[in-house]
Amino acid sequence: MPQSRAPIAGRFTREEVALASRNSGMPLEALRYDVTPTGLHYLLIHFDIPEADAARWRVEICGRVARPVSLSMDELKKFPSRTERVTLECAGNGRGQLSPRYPSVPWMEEGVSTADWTGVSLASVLRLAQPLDGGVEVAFHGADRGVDRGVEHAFARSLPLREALAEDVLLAYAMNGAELLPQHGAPLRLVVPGWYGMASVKWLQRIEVLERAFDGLQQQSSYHFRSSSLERGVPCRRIRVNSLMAPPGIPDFYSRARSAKAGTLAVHGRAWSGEAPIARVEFAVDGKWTQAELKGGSGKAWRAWQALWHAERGMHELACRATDAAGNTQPLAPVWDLGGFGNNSVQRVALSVT
Ligand SMILES: Nc1nc2c(c(=O)[nH]1)N[C@H]1C(S)=C(S)[C@@H](COP(=O)(O)O)O[C@H]1N2
Ligand SMILES: [Mo]
Repeated sequence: MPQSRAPIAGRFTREEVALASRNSGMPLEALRYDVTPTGLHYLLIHFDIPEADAARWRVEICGRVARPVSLSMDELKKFPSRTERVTLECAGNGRGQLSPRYPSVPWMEEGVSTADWTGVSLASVLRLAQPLDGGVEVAFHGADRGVDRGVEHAFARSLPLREALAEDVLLAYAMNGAELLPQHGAPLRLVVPGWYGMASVKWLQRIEVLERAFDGLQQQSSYHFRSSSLERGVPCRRIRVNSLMAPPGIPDFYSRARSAKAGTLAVHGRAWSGEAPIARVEFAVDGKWTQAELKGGSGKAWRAWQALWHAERGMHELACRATDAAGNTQPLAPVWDLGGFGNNSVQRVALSVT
């Protein structure tokens, strides 16, 4: 006879449920794929997916440039194409582990994925417009509008001009060999390798070279590491070193508590960092750390790792921790942040071995 689950008092907040169901995460079993199948790629959409007709779409390059340009999708596709395999992670990934929690998307660990993005190098399009002396930042404006903390705006972010000129920053029109889907920014989005996801502006309409720091809300107020609301904070930029394992065994439907049979288990996962290549991954059973085996090359995407474990009967806690070539490593416990940003603490998975 199956056991029944007791009802839980109180309601979910309507806002939290709506945010979680609009913004799907990558199921951790999808860590098995080098490239996340498109339908399993996580999503983060602040407002509504805007109506966008590729046939009439234009992207404008304006501001401190000698030659303002406006390009149709057909014109953009005449530039040499370039494909980059990029791991995107939401800056708020891991927010759901923090207490007190910030009212935003309640990611636990699943706000990360990898895709092959195809488009044109932003640098080649910027060079066509010829940024003038005095240009310091480039702002990227999306077509999606909404209200956040009382301020109406279109989602927009900026990059320092020198970062925007890196050859691997893409104006992408395809994902995993197919046209971009509406939820991923069709017909055109920015992809900034190594940066937290908010930099990769979707539904990109306007690229503006600025002679001062961009003052949009998503740039100046959101996406800062802060320990109190009185602080100006430190902007979220490059992805902190992080790793995940695909939880071994099988899950309980409701609690997702996991169990596996005794014997040799191959535990596998992925590690990534926007700061430097992954240098090392360690795997722990009940707090005893051992070296995991790194697989594949190290590019701008996550790197596969594997650890073999002879699982003996009992309750165990599995954990993984990555270190990058710059010496950054994951903290053992979450570091609280006001907005719930940048939680790259080690993942812990409880496993019952029978
Ligand atoms: N225009 C626009 N671009 C956006 C967003 C958005 O809401 N609007 N969300 C950003 C955030 S916070 C993330 S994490 C990534 C998510 O990209 P994905 O949904 O394709 O995975 O898109 C970024 N680009
Ligand atoms: Mo995000």
